[in-house]
Amino acid sequence: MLRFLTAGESHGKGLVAILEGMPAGLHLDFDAITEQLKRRQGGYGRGRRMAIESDQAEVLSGVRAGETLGSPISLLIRNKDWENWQQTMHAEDTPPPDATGAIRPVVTRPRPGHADLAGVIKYDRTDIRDVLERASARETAARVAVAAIARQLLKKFNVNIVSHVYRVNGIGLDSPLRVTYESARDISAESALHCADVGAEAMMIAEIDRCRDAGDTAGGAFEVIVRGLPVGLGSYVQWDRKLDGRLAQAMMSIPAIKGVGIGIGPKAASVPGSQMHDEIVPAPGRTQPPIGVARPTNNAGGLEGGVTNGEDLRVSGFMKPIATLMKPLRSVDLSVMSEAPAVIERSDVCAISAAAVVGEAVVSLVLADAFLEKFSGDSLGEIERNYAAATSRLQSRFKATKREVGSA
Ligand code: EPS
Repeated sequence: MLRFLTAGESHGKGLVAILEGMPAGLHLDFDAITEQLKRRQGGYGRGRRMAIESDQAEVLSGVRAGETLGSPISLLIRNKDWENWQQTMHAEDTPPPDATGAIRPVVTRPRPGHADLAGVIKYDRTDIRDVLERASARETAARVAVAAIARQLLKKFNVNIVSHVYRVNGIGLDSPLRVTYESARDISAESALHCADVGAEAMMIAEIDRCRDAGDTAGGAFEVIVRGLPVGLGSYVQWDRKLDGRLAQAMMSIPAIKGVGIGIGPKAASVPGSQMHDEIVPAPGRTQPPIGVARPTNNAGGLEGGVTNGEDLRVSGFMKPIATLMKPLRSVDLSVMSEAPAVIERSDVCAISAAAVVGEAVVSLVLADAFLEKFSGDSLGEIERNYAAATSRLQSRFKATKREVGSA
């Protein structure tokens, strides 16, 4: 079982994560972790915080001489902004004498759409800062760091994960399925919104600008596409083993995600069966799973019965607009219980590009877990042997089928 926990406040000392269940013997590419963290920080519409941070994960345990040991891997991402927050965010009763930064006032006006109101009630706090610091999407940096390790395991087995943004508010592509794995893979790292369609991207950027000028915010939609997954991850035999359910839970745990789609997603409810289901046709030359068969379409998004079917896995995420509006919505000042505009905190206008990178991360973690379940082993070598045995079993079964067809 692959599992992880994260901790850390947005303006505290830093974020930490522990990843447990990685096999021993995986050679880690540390630069690949930094690269994923950098991707998460980018994208058009991000706020000033991203200019302060240059996220870097320090590996504290579980790795020796570049190789995983099978023991828990712990990571630390320091917040550079801590310099500006020590007077407000210190852990000690009183600020240490050398604490830096300003003393910030208590936050009492909850933002509609944020965890602020429900959080202060649930945890019985008076300062909304006690809630927003942990509810902040800054936490996703820790998830992206552990996922950068999970995706290195998947890559060993030729599983590759890409994403693309296809909508901002209502503007962009009508369906993510118009974008191929190859075109999502080939989007430049410098792209402003990580959209596969340059024309649509320009309109989406204009929408973000319009929102910024109006003191408003934008949400959007992205899709994660995974190529190279073996057939048979997940299972239909029990509700909590269905991979689509596990992916949906992971995607919905990303801050501001309000919906998830697999393949054509919610549109599946609007088309007849003849236009929904992906026909199965013989493909004698196909030697990659699913050996010997192909699908002209992939509306199912690579999952049938909660099990991977060998087609590209396609998972889309739908993000609501950021909850901090520069032209704030109505709220209540909880210190006096009278109407007041919601608090304005420094924030992003749109974080859809970052959400796509976090989407890739959570999908990688779920898939690495399901992969380890199927080909389990304590060391990379043991997993490689199990994987090779499963692949050769599939190949011999396909050959047998061909002989039967030939002799009929
Ligand atoms: C984020 C850091 C935060 C926000 C954002 C995500 O930084 P700060 O609060 O210092 O500006 O930019 O968080 C939110 C959108 C939110 O609602 O909390 C990050 O590292 O991604």
